Amino acid sequence: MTDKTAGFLKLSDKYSASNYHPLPVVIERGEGCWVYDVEGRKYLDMLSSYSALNQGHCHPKIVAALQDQASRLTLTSRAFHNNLFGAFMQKASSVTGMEKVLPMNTGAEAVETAIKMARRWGYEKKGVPEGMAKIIVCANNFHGRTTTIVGFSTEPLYRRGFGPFTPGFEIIPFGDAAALASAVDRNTVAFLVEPIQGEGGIIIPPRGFLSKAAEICRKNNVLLVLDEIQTGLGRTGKMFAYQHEKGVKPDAIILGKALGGGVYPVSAVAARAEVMGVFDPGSHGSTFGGNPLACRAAIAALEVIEEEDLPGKSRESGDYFIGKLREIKSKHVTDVRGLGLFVGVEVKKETGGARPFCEKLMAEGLLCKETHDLVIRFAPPLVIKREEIDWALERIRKVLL
Ligand code: IF1
Repeated sequence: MTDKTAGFLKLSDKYSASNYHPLPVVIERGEGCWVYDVEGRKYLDMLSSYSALNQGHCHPKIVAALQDQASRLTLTSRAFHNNLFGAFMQKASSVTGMEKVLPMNTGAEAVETAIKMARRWGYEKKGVPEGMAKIIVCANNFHGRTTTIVGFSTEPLYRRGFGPFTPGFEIIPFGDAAALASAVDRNTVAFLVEPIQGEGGIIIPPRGFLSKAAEICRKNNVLLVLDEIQTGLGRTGKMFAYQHEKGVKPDAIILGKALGGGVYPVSAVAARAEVMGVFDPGSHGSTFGGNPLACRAAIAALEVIEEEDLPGKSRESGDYFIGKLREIKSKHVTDVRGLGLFVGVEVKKETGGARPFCEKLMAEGLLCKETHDLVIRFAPPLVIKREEIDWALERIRKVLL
């Protein structure tokens, strides 16, 4: 590490909370799949900010929308209307196939919004007795960092010292439809689930799990609420990951990350009108949610996903990338899995875990991030080109062999 990079790290270390353990690279510029550090070194970004950059860094159309809007109008609060709000709601509705949309800023806020919506729906529409609403979630989940959300996490790292937690959640094993069926009772209002667990280690549930879950929910008048914050908007080779399975009709979809095109935090819950209908004036809100800058960025972000067929690109590039990764016969690797450009490579414990591989890849000019101890996560911007994937594969081969 040079003195220059060390200087930036020292400054952060001295003044910031220590809630992260980043790789020692200081990035100052990004374009497409590439980022440049303060030393002028170039890296292929194969994390894309945990899928918030599906459209690539500084996508010209999204940046132009943001810049133009920044000089016109940035914030009105929801006390007044703004001229872009309706257009964003309409666009998000058409992309999700849901009748109603509620915009927020971060993923965790959107998850909180969905929880409130499901609970109130339970009391007002399903007839659950006051204070008894139950939401079923999965072990190994990741839905954000608020006290309520970490309260139903099974990861001690996320929970320790943050209680007391919000009651009303029951945890079942991920991918276990039978467990869902037995956990559902008269007071169950929702099943909240990631179609593929991201932070959990790119865990793809058994085929048919989501279809069965959808059926169980439908039969028991339980809302199926999908957290597509990380898996949505093209990441897995379809617009939404649930579309890989037949007959799944969610009652609500939670979006975030790439919804803001990587330039602005934008999240949302999209839901059936009957479900979203439980919110009345005063019941929920956000100062910045649905602000004009967010609306402009999100409309552009969604247009780019459609115009550039990013779901199709993800499917094609992902098939190629996963196929080539499987051809690398490394004694360190126990599994290569993924869907579209949402890929995990699991390594043996004896290797010292995924982190050292990520550090070596960084030295080779490729940025990625371990998840849990043993999984190297690859999730590049969906605009990545074949030559760039080949460039990455060369480095990955070198580091894994
Ligand atoms: C961090 C992880 C990924 C998410 C799903 C909700 C949220 C997330 C499925 C909350 C956020 C982020 C959080 C970010 C890193 C990243 C992450 F490693 F922490 F778990 F992607 F895998 N639902 N995931 O993945 O969204 O409030 O952050 O906007 O550093 O905590 P948020």
